[in-house]
Amino acid sequence: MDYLEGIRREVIEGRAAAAKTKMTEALDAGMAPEVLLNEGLISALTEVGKLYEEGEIFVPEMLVASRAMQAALGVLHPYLVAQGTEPRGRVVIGTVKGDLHDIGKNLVAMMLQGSGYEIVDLGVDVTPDKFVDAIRDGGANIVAMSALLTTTMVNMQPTIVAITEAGLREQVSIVIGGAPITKAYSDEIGADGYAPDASSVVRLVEEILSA
Ligand code: B1M
Repeated sequence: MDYLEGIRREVIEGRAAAAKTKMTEALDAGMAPEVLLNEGLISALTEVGKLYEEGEIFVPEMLVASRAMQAALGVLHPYLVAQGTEPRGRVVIGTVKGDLHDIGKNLVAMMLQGSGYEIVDLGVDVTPDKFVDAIRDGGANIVAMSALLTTTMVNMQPTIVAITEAGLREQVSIVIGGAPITKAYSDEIGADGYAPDASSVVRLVEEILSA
């Protein structure tokens, strides 16, 4: 049985319970969690995005597919996150104002948590003020912002400005990511770094903290 194709199919067709079952079977069969994540779940949502762009499916189908992805990701979570390590830093993370996409942001949070960082997850549609309050209240040293839309990525810069005006810019390193984000954009808006995916964000944060 092709576990990866089975998982991809259930996610693309938005069957959450079946996607969970297939994920459990694949893990029981000894498949590597990273392969199931990248070649199963992420690959399925990439296909969903393509179908949406081609007009084959619409927002409701995209939504049920994302729910199926998140259900299967819940099964994978304990395999991706290490337990009981001493926090290496505190990360405030959120999807920026106006943007409701949270799957990539959740993966980034999971990978950082798995590498020993404490996570303060502000969720989606996070205003600059909420980022500022969370840094102030929680003493974070890293801020991670996610954006999936070309229309919302522009809300990253006002967030950096708000953090600077609150006198907190020296206290935190700011890293950004999401499908439309590039290194050039990160440099342009004065972030400290950009990561193209959830695995490289861990390396990026480690490089920044050790610099
Ligand atoms: Co939306 N959507 N969506 N959507 N959606 C996209 C992003 C889109 C590319 C689809 C398309 O047209 N092909 C398109 C954006 C076009 C653009 O701006 N250029 C789009 C659109 C247009 C919209 C709406 C406007 C549709 C509408 O209503 N007409 C609407 C906007 C709502 C809003 O946010 N205000 C909308 C809504 C939705 C749903 C709610 C239905 C659902 C989201 C559900 C959810 O997140 N809970 C949804 C989905 C599922 C998608 C696609 C299909 C999948 C996104 C995803 O989760 N990918 C997406 C098409 C696509 O990406 N192929 C699409 C999997 C995820 C693991 O990848 O999020 O890229 P990603 O995260 C990666 C990296 O980017 C990186 O690491 C992650 C893991 O490797 N990363 C970071 C992400 N954040 C990071 C932060 C970091 C570092 C790395 O910090 C340091």
